Amino acid sequence: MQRTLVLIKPDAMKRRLAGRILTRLEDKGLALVGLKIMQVTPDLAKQHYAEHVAKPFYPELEEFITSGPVVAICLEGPEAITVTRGMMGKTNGRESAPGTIRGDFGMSRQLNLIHGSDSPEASDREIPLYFSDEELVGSTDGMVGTFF
Ligand code: RTP
Ligand code: MG
Repeated sequence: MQRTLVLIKPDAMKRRLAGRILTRLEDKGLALVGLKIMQVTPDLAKQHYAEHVAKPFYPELEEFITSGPVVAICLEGPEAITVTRGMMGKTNGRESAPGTIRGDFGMSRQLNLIHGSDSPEASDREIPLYFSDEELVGSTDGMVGTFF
């Protein structure tokens, strides 16, 4: 069983797509173990996107991710990281396959609706940036087992 950190990004919030995106992830069989709406601060953005802070596009990325509220989600399921990344599609919506979230809802590399951890190391690092232990429910093993 694996956990992943998902953000529904400010563009999706402005477009009122949070519910539809969450529904797709739940329909797939991923279980919600943490959920909140929040504002990403510049400090949190720098921690979250630590690997990109020194890159030329970082200032725009920070401006975007702090431009409005996000929904932070911790999902659990078998291979939750890879499954979620597959459902997201490629970074650029124009290159994302139809059927993926980015492929179905966007045309932009920046306004790409959703973040998902890209590795177990990343989810181990990212989940505690958004959730304290008390904000996450215990394992949903039984629940997911029943579903599948
Ligand atoms: P994310 O981290 O947001 O889930 O997106 P990702 O894994 O698909 O893409 P990543 O390579 O981690 O890049 C993070 C965000 O930075 C913006 N970006 N801009 N101008 C550029 O070359 C460039 N490259 C990446 C994108 O908005 C991407 O979501
Ligand atoms: Mg990334």
